[in-house]
Amino acid sequence: YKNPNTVDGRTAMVHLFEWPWAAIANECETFLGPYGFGGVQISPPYEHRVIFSPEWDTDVKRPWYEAYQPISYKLHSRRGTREDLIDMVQRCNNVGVRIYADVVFNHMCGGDAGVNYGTAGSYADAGNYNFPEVPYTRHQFNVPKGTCPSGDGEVNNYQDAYNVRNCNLVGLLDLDTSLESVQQSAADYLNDLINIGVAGFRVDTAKHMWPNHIQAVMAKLDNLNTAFFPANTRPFIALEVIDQNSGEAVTADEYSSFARVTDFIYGSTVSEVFRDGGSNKIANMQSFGSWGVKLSDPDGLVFIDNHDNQRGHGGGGRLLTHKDPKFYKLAVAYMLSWPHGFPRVMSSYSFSLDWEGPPHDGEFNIILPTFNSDETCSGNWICEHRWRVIRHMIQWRNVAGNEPVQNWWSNGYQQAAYSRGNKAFIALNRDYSPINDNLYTGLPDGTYCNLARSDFNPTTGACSGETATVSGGYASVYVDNNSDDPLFIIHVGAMV
Ligand code: AAO
Repeated sequence: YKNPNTVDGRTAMVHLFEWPWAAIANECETFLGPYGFGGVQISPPYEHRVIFSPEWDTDVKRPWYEAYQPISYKLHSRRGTREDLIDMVQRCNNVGVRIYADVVFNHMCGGDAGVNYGTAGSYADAGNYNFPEVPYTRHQFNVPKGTCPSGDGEVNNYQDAYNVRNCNLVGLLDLDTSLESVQQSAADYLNDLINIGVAGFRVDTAKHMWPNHIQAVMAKLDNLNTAFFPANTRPFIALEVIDQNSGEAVTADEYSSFARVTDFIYGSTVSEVFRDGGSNKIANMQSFGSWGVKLSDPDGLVFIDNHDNQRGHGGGGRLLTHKDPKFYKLAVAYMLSWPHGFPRVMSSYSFSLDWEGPPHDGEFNIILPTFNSDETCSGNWICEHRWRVIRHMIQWRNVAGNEPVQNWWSNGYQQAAYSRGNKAFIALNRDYSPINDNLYTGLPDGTYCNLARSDFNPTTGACSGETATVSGGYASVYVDNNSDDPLFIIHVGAMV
């Protein structure tokens, strides 16, 4: 369950937050496949609530978070129909890019939804706990049964595991996942996705479910579809458990023996280092992973920011995001260079209010991303995964493979450089002066394309800009601290 089931040699995924299925299918074929991305976390694919000018805030129109309020398990969301989903999964698998579905089975929609219709047109009566399309009725929910100890039915005490797991998180109707019937409905819906060809799941609100209930659902899951995966392959499972060592009753290590778990300490540590240094200097990052993280290498899903904390949800935090592009590129490049955990690159759209949904037209149809000649996105899609440094670091990580970190160099403060074996070399500068040194790279002699500043054409072998020469293993490395891309990036797959 911890294996992301990527094709050989692919080592990272991207979260294409709120991208429609048709756009992801194209992205797999034209960009993610060629650049060596291992997979995509997609936004929730099931039928969800439609939130439009609710009584409590008439300004809120089609917020992104309506996707986290299931109405049924029909695979028809704001991002596309079942047919669109099937087409995307096939086309991505065909070019070696896996799909991980974001799934919710801790709860259904908020009780405030009342009587309503979801994105596939299914009826639900949240006030009466009635979801006929699944079907779920009142006896399958914790609060009406009295199994939630909180008084008002809400999760309001993170010191009490019963409160966290049996009550309604922000009003979302909490399912009684101890019931076989609920476990079976959840497994049926995940199996539907498995049979379509997904490689695994990001399980929302895993912290709010008992570990043995999640394991019971996992035991009911089919092996992956043999049209795309070897026989007897188990799905990848990444559980969303926010554990920031703050002394709460529920901890990540209750889950990490049986699945990957989201590591929320990793991104804060790396963000702190590249944002403002502080006590954690880049010079100290040589031993990162033995400190500064929540989960060990094979147990963690690692990332800098996610769709919640980049907009202040899920506790927020002082994380680097696309809003600080220079330091963010350093942080993401460091993550992709470092052999710890399975990394997830965030890909965002711009927003000013926390609830704002993806770029849309007057009818609230999502506007598909469009692209500039330098591969970046235009309009309101940020597409961090297409930024030069980030897209090249995906390939760098694939080339580095299982090679260890070697040839570590640092100025003792906010500059460092290192190789992964004799395959790839990087230098990062978050300091107030340039790196201007003759450094031992460990790489074979030759001329390399500096991918921090240039593009490499694998067909012609041409480098669009700056090159670097390795001679006797040494390279003269110059990294301007005033550059927007204060890095030096070379690997054996991009030699001129
Ligand atoms: C929306 C409206 C609500 C409305 C509701 C029902 O905003 O006003 O009542 O609909 O109509 C997303 C949005 C929600 C949205 C929901 C449903 O974020 O705003 O509600 O969709 O549409 C907790 C959970 C974690 C969760 C996170 C947001 O543990 O699972 O809250 N993340 C997932 C998704 C997220 C989604 C849901 C779950 C729901 O990724 O997008 O919600 O499906 C502490 C705890 C954390 C807790 C945070 C926030 O964090 O540890 O477990 O996360 O608090 O409550 C320090 C600590 C840190 C602490 C933090 C804050 O940083 O170190 O541990 O302080 O105290």
